[in-house]
Amino acid sequence: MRPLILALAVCFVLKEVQGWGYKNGILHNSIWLEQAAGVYHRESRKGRYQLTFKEAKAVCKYEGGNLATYEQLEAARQIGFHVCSAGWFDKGRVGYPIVKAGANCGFGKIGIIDYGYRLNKSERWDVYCYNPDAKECGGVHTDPRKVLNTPGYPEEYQDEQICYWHIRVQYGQRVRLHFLDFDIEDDTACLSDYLEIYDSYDDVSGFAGRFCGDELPEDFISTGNVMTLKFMSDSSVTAGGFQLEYIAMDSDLLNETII
Ligand SMILES: *[C@@H]1O[C@H](CO)[C@@H](O)[C@H](O)[C@H]1NC(C)=O
Ligand SMILES: *[C@@H]1O[C@H](CO)[C@@H](O)[C@H](O)[C@H]1NC(C)=O
Ligand SMILES: [Ca+2]
Repeated sequence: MRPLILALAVCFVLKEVQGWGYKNGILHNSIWLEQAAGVYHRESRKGRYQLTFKEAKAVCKYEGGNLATYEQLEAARQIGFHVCSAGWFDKGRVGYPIVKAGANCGFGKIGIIDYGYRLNKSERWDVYCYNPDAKECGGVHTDPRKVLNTPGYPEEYQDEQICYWHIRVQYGQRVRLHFLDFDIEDDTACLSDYLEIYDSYDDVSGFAGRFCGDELPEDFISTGNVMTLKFMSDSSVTAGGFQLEYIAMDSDLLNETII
């Protein structure tokens, strides 16, 4: 019993420590959880559902951002941003983005679960912020051909990044990924930092692989006209990052070597 309790206690302390850290030279007073298309979710350092509306606004401002608007939250949701925690967003509204229906989250519904404009701004929730500086990370891409890379490339990526790239080419075409450079913190199960490929419009279904280390992954071709890439880095140790090119391919050209 004792060692288990001790392990749990150590775990808890580590978690607390990770809640604080320097990012872009600023000491963060809340926990960086998830981010998509410039929208990210934060909870108070004290835990879940601890922020009044005023405090929520301050959390976003502190990091150079603002409360997300409903439209920004919905845009992020459409590229796979799924968080099961109600938070303040623009104009004192509260809700959360749900991509995949579940019994324990969102009452089985999909979309922005909207608690409406709160009359009592002293209620305590989490918060959804929008930071235009985070835009370079991920996003929706509909060009037939494009080079994508980790934020800041060719500089090393930073700790605690979460990026979703949603690629959508013309109906009837497929997406071919070709890696040009690849260097992500290495560990055996890619638990620290990783790139995940989903043969799907979101990161809920169609999982096709998780990659880390410095070996170039092989080309990957989608079955349909959409693909989702998710990059995550944890709170320590960075690396060179990756650069890849995607190309929209007509299905009848698939057997040709284009790259
Ligand atoms: C507003 O919400 C806070 C926190 O839940 C509560 O303590 C307070 O009584 C509420 N005020 C009113 C007027 O309902
Ligand atoms: C690609 O080549 C395989 C055999 O090498 C063939 O069975 C398949 O039909 C070809 N696909 C297309 C789209 O031409
Ligand atoms: Ca790392």
